[in-house]
Amino acid sequence: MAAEADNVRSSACNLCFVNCGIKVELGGEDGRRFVKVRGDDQHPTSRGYICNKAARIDYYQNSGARLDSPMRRRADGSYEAVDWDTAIREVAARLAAVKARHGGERIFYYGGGAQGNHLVGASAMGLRGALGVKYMGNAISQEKTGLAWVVSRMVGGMTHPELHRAQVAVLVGKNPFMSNGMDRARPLLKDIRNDPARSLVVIDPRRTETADYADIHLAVRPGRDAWCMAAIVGHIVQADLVDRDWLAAHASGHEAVIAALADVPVDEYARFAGLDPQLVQRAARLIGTAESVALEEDLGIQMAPHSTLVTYLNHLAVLLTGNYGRPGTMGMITQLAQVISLHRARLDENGRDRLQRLPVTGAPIISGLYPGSYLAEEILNDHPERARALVIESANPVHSLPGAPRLREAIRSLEFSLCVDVAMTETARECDYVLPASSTYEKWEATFFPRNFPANIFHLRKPLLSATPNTLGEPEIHARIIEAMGLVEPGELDTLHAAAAQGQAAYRDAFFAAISGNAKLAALLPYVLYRTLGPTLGEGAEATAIVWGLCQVYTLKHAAEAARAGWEGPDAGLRLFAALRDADSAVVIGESTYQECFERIPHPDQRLQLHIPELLEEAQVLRDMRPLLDTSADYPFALVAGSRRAYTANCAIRDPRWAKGRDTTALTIHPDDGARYALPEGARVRLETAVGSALVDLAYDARMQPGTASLPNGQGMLFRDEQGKLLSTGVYANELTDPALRDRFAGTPLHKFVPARLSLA
Ligand SMILES: Nc1nc2c(c(=O)[nH]1)N[C@H]1C(S)=C(S)[C@@H](COP(=O)(O)OP(=O)(O)OC[C@H]3O[C@@H](n4cnc5c(=O)[nH]c(N)nc54)[C@H](O)[C@@H]3O)O[C@H]1N2
Ligand SMILES: Nc1nc2c(c(=O)[nH]1)N[C@H]1C(S)=C(S)[C@@H](COP(=O)(O)OP(=O)(O)OC[C@H]3O[C@@H](n4cnc5c(=O)[nH]c(N)nc54)[C@H](O)[C@@H]3O)O[C@H]1N2
Ligand code: SF4
Ligand SMILES: [Mo]
Repeated sequence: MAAEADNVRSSACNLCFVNCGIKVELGGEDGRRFVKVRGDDQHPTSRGYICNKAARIDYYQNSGARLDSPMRRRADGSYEAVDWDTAIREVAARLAAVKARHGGERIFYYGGGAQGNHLVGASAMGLRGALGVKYMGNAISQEKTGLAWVVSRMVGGMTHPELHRAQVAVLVGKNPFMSNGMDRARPLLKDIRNDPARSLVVIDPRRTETADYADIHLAVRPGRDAWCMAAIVGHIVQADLVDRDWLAAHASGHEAVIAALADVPVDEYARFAGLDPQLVQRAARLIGTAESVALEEDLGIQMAPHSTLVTYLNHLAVLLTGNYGRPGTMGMITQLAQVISLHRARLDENGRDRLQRLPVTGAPIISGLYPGSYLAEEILNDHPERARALVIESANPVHSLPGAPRLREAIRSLEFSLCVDVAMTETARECDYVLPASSTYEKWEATFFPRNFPANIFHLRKPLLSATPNTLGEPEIHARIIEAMGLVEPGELDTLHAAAAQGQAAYRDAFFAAISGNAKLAALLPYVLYRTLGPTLGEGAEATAIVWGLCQVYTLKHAAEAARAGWEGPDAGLRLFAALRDADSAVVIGESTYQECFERIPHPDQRLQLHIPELLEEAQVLRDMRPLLDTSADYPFALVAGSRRAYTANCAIRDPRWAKGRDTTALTIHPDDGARYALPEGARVRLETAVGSALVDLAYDARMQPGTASLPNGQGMLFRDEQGKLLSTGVYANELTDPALRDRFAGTPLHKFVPARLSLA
């Protein structure tokens, strides 16, 4: 292979959670522009693939919106630049004061990483430990906690659907042709279509670009997936497509499930879901008779009515038919670090989870995360245990959580708020202090997303560029705050400093000895690694010290898996870390077997647990044939408040000029609705929901179901061009969403079904 030119560097794309490997050609006058981005052939899972968005990452890195000074809010709401020493001193003093007055539990944390940077969150464990933070939330707890709750209870480990090997692939509420969200999405769809032995089932109200590849497209009525999935599972049970021998060997609780679903009125449910009963039965038969089935669900049901129930029914469909722990089905993964951590249920005598809850609203805490849809309510009240301060990092909750106006009011009412971001975001504009972070391409970074099976990977990424002047990496920010709080005594870390000077093997022994039995150091763990091991890892690479720690733990906890990837022996953790640090691309960290998918089930009987009493009971409400949310004469449209399009990337890119093509920010409706309501294509329309209204341009989309409307996600961010002109970027969906519309179980918002009306502006 020819050596790369000096100005070509390897990294990963930060525009969605697949994090494809990329090769970036740097150029421009200052050598800092991403002049060309191509796929990295060496990356073990993306293997050279990138989508259209990666070419335009320069709009993230070299955005005119970058912050380059700590900012302090004045009484009149404007901001003044302050130097780092002042900012750190004041932030530390304010946080310490809230802690002293109300206790660290009253300081809430939100965020910890966007789509390309999770070392922020790992390092923040030390800051949270220092502050005594008990409650944290992030983007996961506004989409995937329902899934985490269901999978943790049924399987007891995170799973990966082997879509690339499955005979039947099922996608529920997911449009990977546009959103990717899985490795090599478009080649995968093509492979399935070109292989006569394989099929694809897509469940989505819209005839999506993904549905074009489907053998069966179930164009479900929006918000009625629960009836569709109950009909599928009901037919699987009633047509005896259940794999009874397999269940007898590997599962518990299925008898109760089978009994409860034996008399589901399959055809009636299918019709209620807007579907042809024959087609629903065909899909059920396909799932029930296939050699292997892998299912992936996403926001189309995770942010829609009955979401956690639908997740449960999805998993019943695959598990009742024996699709787990075999090639092409669902496999239990191991990860270097978990972005969606396992939820540890505490079951009562009836098998129901005694969830931990937030003190004021009683919001459920799943996988250690509170749902952001409750955040404003948890703050805006006079309960003595209400949240008093908020630390937000690498997240834009005022933009991304439902009910922006309430959240702004809530943040402004706090005793203290801090935001750490690369830009002056909608959230930063509400906070007392804003600290400017170096971008994800200006520091060592990694994401904890990799969720592959049987082999899993990790990508520790080197900086491509020096830090923008006057910005810092988050681990340094955390360390300075911890030190300014006076939490570490002089000399307290001397033994570890000395051990680090002796090399990593000596350090490892000293480190484990130092933290075991020392609760204070254990609470500050990432900080301790950063300050003691960090300086020996090379200039700028201090932040990788936490990954060093993760490697030691991974190779101990998953020794067999790690050994299969070559990381064995007493120094496996040290060698794995060295490989991650030296490699230009992602590295395989471990390889699992199908047998281990069963051996690792944490339940005492090592069986899958198919009966979740709360959810099986909830399935009974479907018998009433009443949709959870509905349109009305006043609000005749079901608005999808946020769909993935060719040029949306959450809040990663603020400059709207990155988007190519027409109608990138438009609200879309079916042309028949345009005619019916006299709303011409291209018109400026008023979009109203029960809680807000906005003006937006209209476009037609014949793929949509009549009666639905759709807004792209990640719009409406404030951005000024080089001349200081405010550029219009479409509608800020969460000005129009109601945080009270959320899932009963997980508290995740129901953004895919917001009753709305349209009129000419
Ligand atoms: N281009 C782009 N890609 C992205 C992102 C981005 O911002 N832009 N963000 C990334 C992130 S953070 C995520 S979480 C993923 C999300 O990825 P996806 O979940 O695939 O994306 P969405 O477009 O939000 O929703 C998927 C589908 O849900 C369907 N849907 C709407 N209502 C319903 C319903 O009632 N039932 C069913 N079954 N389906 C329904 C929509 O028609 C849509 O096709 O995308 C990732 N990839
Ligand atoms: N109505 C509606 N709301 C939605 C959605 C929807 O479909 N509809 N989608 C939801 C989904 S699935 C998701 S995942 C969330 C995402 O919502 P959030 O978790 O809030 O994440 P992002 O929008 O990606 O914002 C990430 C922030 O990180 C900042 N950032 C980038 N790089 C760095 C860095 O290196 N360091 C620091 N400190 N900051 C950095 C960016 O400037 C940005 O402000 O939005 C959700 N909100
Ligand atoms: S699929 Fe996701 S990670 Fe890959 S290039 Fe596209 S946006 Fe980037
Ligand atoms: Mo997401």
